[in-house]
Amino acid sequence: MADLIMSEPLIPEPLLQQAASLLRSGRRLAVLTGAGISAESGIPTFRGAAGLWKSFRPGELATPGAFEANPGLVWEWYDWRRSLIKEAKPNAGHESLVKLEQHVPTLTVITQNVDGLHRQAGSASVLEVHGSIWRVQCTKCRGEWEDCRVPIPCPPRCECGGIVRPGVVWFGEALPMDVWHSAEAAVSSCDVMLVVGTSAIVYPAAGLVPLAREMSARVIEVNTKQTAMSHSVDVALTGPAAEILPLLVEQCIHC
Ligand code: BJW
Ligand code: ZN
Repeated sequence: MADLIMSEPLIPEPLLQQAASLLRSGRRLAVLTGAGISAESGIPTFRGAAGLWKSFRPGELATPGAFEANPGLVWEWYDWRRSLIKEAKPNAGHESLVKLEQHVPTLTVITQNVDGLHRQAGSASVLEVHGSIWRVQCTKCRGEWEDCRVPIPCPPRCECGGIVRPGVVWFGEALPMDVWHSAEAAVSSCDVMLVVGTSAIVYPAAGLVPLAREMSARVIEVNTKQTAMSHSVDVALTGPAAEILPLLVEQCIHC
């Protein structure tokens, strides 16, 4: 008889059970996501060995001062990222959150990502706290609109004559106030928080994790690595989000 080859499960069964039972106990879920959830859709993360910040300096690309100094360079970088994101599709991680939402009374996705993949996957309640790469803003009249054209090789001009910038939040800029207040409200009232694919070092978004703890919510983290928040969560599941989230959600729904 052929030998039966038993492969190691991605997550030890008791740990997966523990996380699934926490998730099942939740009535109000808040999910904080970062670049890691889109990694398996082919979108690079910021930090880490293959992250964007290995090849590009944040100070030269992701600050208002950088855009003022060299709008062409900054726009070119965003145009390149828009072209990558345009080709990307939501993965099984994004899709699992859509499935989960159908089995819990309230689920709010709070994402630091600007790629729009949660909405594309079909999540009903998405708060984009760092804006969207598909929105643009005039630096003169402050008008904002959607522009999904790719490529746009040079920074476009608004009809007022102002130079147009990406509608994302750069270092040193305030987050969109209404979106941020909704994120804080969702976290303050949640009983379970899922933190997926974020290094949790960029504030104020990272502060949502301690806020959830202060409000006595249980926290589950999904990440390929240990993070700044791993020590303070109830369960840390280590592995790719596109593999772990489907397992976790199936276990939560069917047990
Ligand atoms: C996987 C995986 C897989 C990989 N599966 N997991 C000290 C204390 C507090 C704050 C500050 C401070 N010093 C400076 C600040 C302020 C600053 C900040 O936090 N800096 C820190 C770096 C220290 N914050 C700001 O400036 C913010 N604004 C602000 O504070 O305003 C104050 C103000 C108030 C009133 C008026 C005016 C001002 C704004 C922050 C904006 C961040 N912007 C960016 C760019 C957005 C646009 C764009 O996309 O280009 O947002 S930076 C970048 O980092 C991007 C991300 O959203 C953000 C977070 O990154 P994320 O998502 O966590 O990605 P990574 O790459 O860091 O991590 C990926 C993770 O996934 C890793 O853990 C991997 O292991 C994991 N992973 N594959 C699961 N398959
Ligand atoms: Zn304008």
